[in-house]
Amino acid sequence: MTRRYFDATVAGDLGEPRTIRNAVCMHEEDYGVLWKHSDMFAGSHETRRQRRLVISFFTTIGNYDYGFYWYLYLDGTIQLEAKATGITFTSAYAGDYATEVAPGLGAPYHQHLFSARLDMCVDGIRNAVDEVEARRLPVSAENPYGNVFRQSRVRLSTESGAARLADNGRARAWHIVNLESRNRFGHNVAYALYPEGQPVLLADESSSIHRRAAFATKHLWVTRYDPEQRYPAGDLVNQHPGGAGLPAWTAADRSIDGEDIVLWHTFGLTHFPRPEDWPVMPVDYAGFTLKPVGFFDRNPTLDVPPSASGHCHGGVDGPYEPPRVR
Ligand SMILES: [Cu+2]
Repeated sequence: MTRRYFDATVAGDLGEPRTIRNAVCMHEEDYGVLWKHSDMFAGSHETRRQRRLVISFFTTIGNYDYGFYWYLYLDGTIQLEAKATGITFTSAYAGDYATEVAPGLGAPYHQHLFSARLDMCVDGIRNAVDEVEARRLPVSAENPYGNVFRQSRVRLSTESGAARLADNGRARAWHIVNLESRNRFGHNVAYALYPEGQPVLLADESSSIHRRAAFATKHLWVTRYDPEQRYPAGDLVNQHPGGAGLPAWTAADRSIDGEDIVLWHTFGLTHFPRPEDWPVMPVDYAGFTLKPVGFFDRNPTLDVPPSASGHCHGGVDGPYEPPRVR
């Protein structure tokens, strides 16, 4: 497997540039079946394998180590996976708010909440965001068996109305659409943001962290692009009394309907530590996925060649043979 490494230059403790050698890794890897079909009657069978380009780095923040892995797939899917590992924070064990991970040693319940600043550019600079989700329908003349359901679509047209929570019970997703670009069905081309829908900030609304990390109270924010607006809690997180960043910016309530927009997605882990997380924690995962929805006119991976045989469940030339039990 070929790997490429890239250096990164970051700000040191005194603000001086500090170069980290081989900070970012890029490689390509197999990811199992991309698509397959066996036609028993025609005796044909086709399998193509998925591959993904992986761009990753780890950062150590105090006791924790976080990996950030971008995956770019052959079918246009883009995924971010954050990996949390390292040493859980501990203190003397004190009951209801912590897990005892070693005799007398407690690991407090806590959250790892990330904010991804997604400066979207779906087939062009000017985009809009639709909230799309499942809608149940009552039995009616049109729905005599009660088995149909719809997809509802609501445009998020201004910043103040675009601070939203996920809703996995309705399969809520956010489609980033280009209003000037259409697919062969006449629909706006789109990429969808699929959230994992894990809890947002659980701290009480009157708490200091709630005021200063307001970004973490919603899964989604959308702002008009502004090169000065880079950090969701503002520039001075630790010393700020609260209200900076996304709550301040979205108070302007600018139009985000067919504009140059930025999505801010909150995701992460609500961590009830396990005894197995001690003394070093196996990687836990959080992230999100961006998928094309009508961005292409059909499956964009029809031209992926069959792979050489050798993989299990791979493409094999010749007549159909039923799978053997091993
Ligand atoms: Cu944790």
